[in-house]
Amino acid sequence: MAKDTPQTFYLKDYTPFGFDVESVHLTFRLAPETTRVLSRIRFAPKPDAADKTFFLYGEELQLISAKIDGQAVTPELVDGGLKCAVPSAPFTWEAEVEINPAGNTALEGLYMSNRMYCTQCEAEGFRKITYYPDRPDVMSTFTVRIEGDEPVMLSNGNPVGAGEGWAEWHDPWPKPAYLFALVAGDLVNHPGSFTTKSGKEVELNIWVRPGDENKCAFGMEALKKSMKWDEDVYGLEYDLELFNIVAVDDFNMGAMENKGLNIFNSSCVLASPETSTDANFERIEAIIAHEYFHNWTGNRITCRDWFQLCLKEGLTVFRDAQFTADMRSEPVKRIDDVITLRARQFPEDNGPLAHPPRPEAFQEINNFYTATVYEKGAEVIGMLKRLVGDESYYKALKLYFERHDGQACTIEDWLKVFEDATGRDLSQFKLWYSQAGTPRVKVTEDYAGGTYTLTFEQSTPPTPGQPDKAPRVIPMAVGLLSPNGDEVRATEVLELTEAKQSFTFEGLASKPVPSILREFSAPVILERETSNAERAFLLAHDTDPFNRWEAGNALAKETRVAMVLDGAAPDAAYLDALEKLVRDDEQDPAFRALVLSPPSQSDIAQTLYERGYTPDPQKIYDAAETFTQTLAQQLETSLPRLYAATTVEGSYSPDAESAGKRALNGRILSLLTRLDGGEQAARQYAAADNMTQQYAALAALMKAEKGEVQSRAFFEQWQDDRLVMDKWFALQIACAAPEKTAATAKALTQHALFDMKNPNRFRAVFGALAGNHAGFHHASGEGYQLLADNLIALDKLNPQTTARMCAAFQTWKRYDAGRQSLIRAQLSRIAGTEGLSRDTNEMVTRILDA
Ligand code: 0A1
Ligand code: ZN
Repeated sequence: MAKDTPQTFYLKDYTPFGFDVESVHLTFRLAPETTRVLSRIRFAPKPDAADKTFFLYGEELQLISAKIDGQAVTPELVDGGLKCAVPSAPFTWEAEVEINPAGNTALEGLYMSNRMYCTQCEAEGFRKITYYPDRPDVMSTFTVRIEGDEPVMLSNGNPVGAGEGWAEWHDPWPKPAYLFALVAGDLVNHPGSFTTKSGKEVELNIWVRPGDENKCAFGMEALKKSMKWDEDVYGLEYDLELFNIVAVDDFNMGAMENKGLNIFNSSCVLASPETSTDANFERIEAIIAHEYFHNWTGNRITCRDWFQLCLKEGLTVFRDAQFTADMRSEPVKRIDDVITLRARQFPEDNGPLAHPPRPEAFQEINNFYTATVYEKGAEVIGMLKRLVGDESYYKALKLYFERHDGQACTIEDWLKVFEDATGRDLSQFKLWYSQAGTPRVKVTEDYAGGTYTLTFEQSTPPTPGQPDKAPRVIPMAVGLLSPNGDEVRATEVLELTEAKQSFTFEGLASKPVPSILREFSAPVILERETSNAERAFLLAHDTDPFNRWEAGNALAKETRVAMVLDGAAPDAAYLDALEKLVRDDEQDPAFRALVLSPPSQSDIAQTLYERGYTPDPQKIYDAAETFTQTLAQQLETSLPRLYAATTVEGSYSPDAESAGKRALNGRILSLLTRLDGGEQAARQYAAADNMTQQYAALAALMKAEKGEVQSRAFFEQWQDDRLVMDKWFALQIACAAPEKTAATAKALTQHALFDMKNPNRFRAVFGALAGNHAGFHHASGEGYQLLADNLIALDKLNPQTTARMCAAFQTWKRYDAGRQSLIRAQLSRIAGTEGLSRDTNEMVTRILDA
């Protein structure tokens, strides 16, 4: 194969490694540019192995020496690793390598962030630390010695010794190398403790840089709640004496579940009322729970290979969503999740990057940490739970933990426990794991002589490599309402298994109003001809809160679509319905805030595209502006009262109830700001003692182009806080008018605090650029060019973050020929860049191949 033809890996090619790894001993001699890593690994050849090659992965390592059973050997260095002749009986492999953590800007392997050493090994980062069978099905116990002059030196498991200039750690639980972690630096801890249900004391710590100690308390409480919840709901207890969390500023993702030593992007753990919004608090609670839950779903039971990634991620996302629903509000969490799914997963599933939750091929696994693997992976588990029922679900999970503890598993293992626990045949259900694309379900209805019939037709459009798809099992939760608003049939789960299928309901006195896909019981697109009057009826009367929101959301979309296509005025009935809801104090404020939040402009673009129109981003923007302005005017007389009634007084608390009230208050403030010239927002900004209210006021003012003074003040106040500065960078771009968006982003890349090497800062700027729909897709093409310039520059430093951000271009086929050719030109320019990383190359090629 030519050197620059990227290699593709296939699920069907799986073969086990030919050796067991009995133990791993590592010694790190830390030095920023010249860290030495000594490994001593006990290997035992498997007698019945099909492949007996001794191949160890290794990348960017300088091999100093290698020995087998104490005798020097000269391994053959090959692309991506080494090979060596080895004995046919168990043997000890020793190697010494040198690595350069300070020069590691890819943030994979051992690297430095703010003078602190830290690691990121998932998925294939361990091979940048030493030569190793770096694959998740090779599990072993690790003993680690760290030598250096850092005040705090941590690794996985329990501490076994420490002295001047060294520390030793031992992790008794066999683990794959991707769960290895090391942290060393000048850190302080926020301590805590937890007593497990069987009475074991666990020491807890959140480690941060000096100065951040006051931002740990909330994370610590979230950790304790997670530990308790996993015991109560899943019966799962923690299994070490110590659980450490470390906050690092430079991190490619949110956080990482390394055994006993979770490493977090500081944005996902540090919280204080002054610097974090309600949304930040909620996200931190969820991510801490997510990483903690991985201890069982991911660590104790891991993945056989990276194609099975959704085995641990889908399940762990599902579990953290259950946790958040229990801690906060179940319907609000469900609505939030569906909004995210539609914003992130649907575009993926309906564009050039579509792949099944369990992909069958990849070039770079880092490109598959996607919304499909995570969020759709969780949806698939939600469907399974709905189909088998709660009791059977927990019975199957119990069996999963009993049967597979300590193993590296597959989706087949996972489904088999459900089959064994319930006696169900899940072969058709399994299609959810192997087929890409969002199913469309068309619904028609019929009513005659007291019998009501619903007919469902399902189909899934072609996706890359999958032209035809078989019908799937779709759990369709349905309820029926009578025309006076009473529920005549409670929720029932209809199981669709065929391309076309009908269900009848007998004995109805009049034609009912159906409430279909309650709780969003399946990740599908529902197609049904209905009227705005019926939607308004459901918004007012549906007993399923999700579908009540969904009806409002559909009305909002229809109104916007009509405004864009026909220049229609905002639908009066919808405005009335909104007004009624906003004023209805009986309704949960968080729910009201959600109904008041408009569908995203990207969502409108996608809707238009699916209906056969070419979306015009500027028209979509104008419609959004007109709609919001009209709504503000309609509510004019009630806004001051509503603002006062929803203002949360007293000292700040991030609990769900206060947060919901503040969310509604923020929506009202943004409407009010359109009418009062920013007076109220300026007052709120000046008086705010917490970030939620300060940020809401600033956002409202900036959107109205009235926030210059406050934006400067915000900068002065927070310039030394990296996480708050990320908000400042992002907000200016998010609030910019379409014709100013690219220029605003460009100017910010010249700012002294812009730092290409910090993924949070890069994402703050370019995530906001890509998220400003009309600005990014401005006809000038400046947004496309700016993003491409910066992706090309970042790729040399950090391929993983570059590749992820290429997804901003994935929706390019929606737009007109002019925009398509502008985007194509930028994608081709990226693709043609000399020395482009494998990560970015795979992404742009897939997007271009559409
Ligand atoms: N397993 C982590 C996410 C994660 C994945 C990859 C990373 O580096 C490439 C880092 C973190 C989680 O699901 O939280
Ligand atoms: Zn995860």
